[in-house]
Amino acid sequence: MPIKKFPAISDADGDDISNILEYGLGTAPNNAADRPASPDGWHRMGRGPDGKDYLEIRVPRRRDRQVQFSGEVSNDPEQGWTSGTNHVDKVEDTADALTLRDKTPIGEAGNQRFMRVNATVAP
Ligand SMILES: [Ca+2]
Ligand SMILES: [Ca+2]
Repeated sequence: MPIKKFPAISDADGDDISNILEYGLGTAPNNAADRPASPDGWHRMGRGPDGKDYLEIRVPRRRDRQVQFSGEVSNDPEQGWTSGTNHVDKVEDTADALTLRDKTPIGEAGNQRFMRVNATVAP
């Protein structure tokens, strides 16, 4: 059987989850019935050591896959996103989950705060 190659950002099985995400999450990129729980459920509120509330994203990713997940935050996505350790903390890093936390408490940078996760193939 010939091996088909698909770009990382394409969605070979049409389940709305890209090939790179499926690989990093451990679901099958060639089976639409095998997909992760809705990414809408990944966002949550976290309580920092200072007692303040922070946006968090808990990614049910598999650490043994060569996909790196990083967080990005913004007050206004139309004005751009920021990332890196000055803006996002890693608060959980286990074999099957990664939780990233915004470093700006909710309510301290305006009325809205946005967070997203970026997936890249690890070098
Ligand atoms: Ca897919
Ligand atoms: Ca799939």
